[in-house]
Amino acid sequence: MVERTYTMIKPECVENKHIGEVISRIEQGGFRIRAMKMVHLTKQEAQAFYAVHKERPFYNDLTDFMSSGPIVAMVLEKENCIKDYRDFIGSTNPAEAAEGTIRRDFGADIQCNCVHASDSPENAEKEIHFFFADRDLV
Ligand code: 3AN
Repeated sequence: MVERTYTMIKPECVENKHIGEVISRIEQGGFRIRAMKMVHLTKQEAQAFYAVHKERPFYNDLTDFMSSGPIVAMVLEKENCIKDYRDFIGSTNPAEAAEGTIRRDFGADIQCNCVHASDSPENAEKEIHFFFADRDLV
């Protein structure tokens, strides 16, 4: 089934000038970009986006980090997109991510791990609509 997922290139990866390489990997990996924009999240927006993690010890640091600079928000489409994209980017901790994955190659640590990826169809739809209107999906 053709699915959509939400991804974003995180602030450290933007700051380190890896946007082009990451997007190129995504395209070469067979994912079609259906929407894309740069956004600088406010702290409140980052808190709302990561609300599911609000009881976790890293919530405050994570939302500080995610609002520290611009991100690149994208909607990707492919067969089995949600699982395939999570496999494609690698484990949350770049040190444990498989060789050749985006997180392994561009992630710094478990927080600054280069990219976000939706983890379920329900969350993908929520996250897509957090950033994009239906009109933005081409
Ligand atoms: P994933 O992004 O692989 O789905 P989640 O949903 O467990 O991982 O975590 C969401 C985000 O929270 C991660 N991308 C990472 O930036 C951050 N995070 C997860 N675990 C930790 C941790 N132990 N310490 C700091 N940040 C973390």
